[in-house]
Amino acid sequence: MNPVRIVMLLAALFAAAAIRAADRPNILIILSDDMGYSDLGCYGSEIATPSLDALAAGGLRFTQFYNATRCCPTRASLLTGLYPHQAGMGFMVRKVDHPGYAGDLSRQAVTIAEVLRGAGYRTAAMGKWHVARSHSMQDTSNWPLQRGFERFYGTIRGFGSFYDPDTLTRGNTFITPENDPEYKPEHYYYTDAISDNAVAFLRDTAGGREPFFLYVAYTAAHWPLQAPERDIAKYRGKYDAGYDAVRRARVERLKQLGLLDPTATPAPTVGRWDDVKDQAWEARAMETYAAMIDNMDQGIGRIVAQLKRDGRFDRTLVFFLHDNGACAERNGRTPVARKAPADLRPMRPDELQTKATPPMQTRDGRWVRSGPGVMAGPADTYIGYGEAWANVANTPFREYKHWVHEGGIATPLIAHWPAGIPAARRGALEPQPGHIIDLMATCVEVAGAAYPAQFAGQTIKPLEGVSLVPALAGRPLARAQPLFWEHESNRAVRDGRWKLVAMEDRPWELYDLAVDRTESRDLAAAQPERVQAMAAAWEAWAQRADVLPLGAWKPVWATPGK
Ligand SMILES: [Ca+2]
Repeated sequence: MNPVRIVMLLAALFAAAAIRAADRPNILIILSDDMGYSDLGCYGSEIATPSLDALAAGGLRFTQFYNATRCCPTRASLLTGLYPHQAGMGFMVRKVDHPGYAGDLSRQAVTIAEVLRGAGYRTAAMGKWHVARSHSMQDTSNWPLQRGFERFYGTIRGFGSFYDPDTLTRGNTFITPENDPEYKPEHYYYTDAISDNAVAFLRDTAGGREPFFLYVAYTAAHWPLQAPERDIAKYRGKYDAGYDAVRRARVERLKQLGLLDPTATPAPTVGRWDDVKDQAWEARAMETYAAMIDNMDQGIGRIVAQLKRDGRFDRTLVFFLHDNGACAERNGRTPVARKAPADLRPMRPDELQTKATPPMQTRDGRWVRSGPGVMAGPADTYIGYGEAWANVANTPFREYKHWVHEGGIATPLIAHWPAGIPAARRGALEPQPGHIIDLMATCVEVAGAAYPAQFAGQTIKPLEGVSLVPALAGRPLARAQPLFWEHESNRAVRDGRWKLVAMEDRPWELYDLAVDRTESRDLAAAQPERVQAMAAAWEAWAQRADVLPLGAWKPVWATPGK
């Protein structure tokens, strides 16, 4: 071949590569915290979520998508495409002498950011990290900047005040809301801060040629229930009719939306409103929870608006999902016995908040109150909404965060990508089961990246998930294996329409989710052979995925005598 032809051929190849690079979508994954299946308008809620509803209308809603039932396991699994234990996070960020429960994101796992950064993406994480054991600047080895992200604004710990978060970090440095050199809002509120910092990253990268991967992990709507008064005001009185009235309305909307079979048996209502002694306190908790979600949706609206302003919205693949189901924990619902100390004083602008739960004070020197009668919302309150409202948030499902019945692991997944989802599919419901392990495989495919066998001198565990790209076009996923769960000895396996599930050391239950999504009719006694086969599949997975022995997760400091 003559040299001119070779040059022309090379030029054509470079041009093709450049087009492919330009075609690669931006990727935005938005994760919420401790929210129920029916907490979004487009999934049956009375809470106003117009930004997410618009993404759903212009994209797809997965109806059977799953997380890993708790903050740390879900985040580790989502970021790596592995099951939580394989990423070192079967339990929480506490050291346990077992590889599946090491409490620190494994180095035999790569994050989506590490893979995409290597493929030329700009990367940023905003919000909650919660996959690093170290909450000290002495050891930042597993903080976002050391796990593939170029930019980080958020919290290392999993919860705290929304007005003064503990472990608030920019890059690798702890900051306070008052001494952040880059972000100085008039009124600080963490959810707004996450949204605003995500917008700032988009603005800063708008002119660049590289696509971006942006991970926005809100702490809304995890306790403490705190929100700006103007957002709470929208929901005043909305929950005065109590648990059952809100649940029944959600069931109706779920049926109208096609998200619940008309013949389904919703899980029973927990709690009798007439028995509630302080209905005003209880209603205020749910009003505040709704406001937290509303505020997050407003922030997502600002992120979308920035993408549109930059002309990048159509080329951005957006995913929105929850990290686990609604939370029935009692945090914030019992009085804190300790009285306010006499020497309360305002904190200096650079004085770090070192408390994530009461006893604690606000930045301006007020004592944080907790328990019955304390009206949720402001900075000096620390309230949770308890099991009855969690049951409402999880309508129509059973159980909660921690458990692997549908109320613990079922999440909305909204996928929006005008350049990648056929126009005829927009607004559709996608019924194929999917799992957070699938997000890595999806990102790798759309980015034209390669999932590595080796990374930074370590052998990387093989990817567990499958790409969701076929589902975007309405085609079958290439999944060959069932989906599996384990957390705190709660176990489940889903194989097609069948789900085998057990709570702690109780026997297996079997459900046909094709006709009984709400897990109301246990078929275990009627189908012992299916139970046996699925239980064997679970055992084999548990053996290979660093899950066993059950109970290895118990932190050593909780062992009696130690
Ligand atoms: Ca969570």
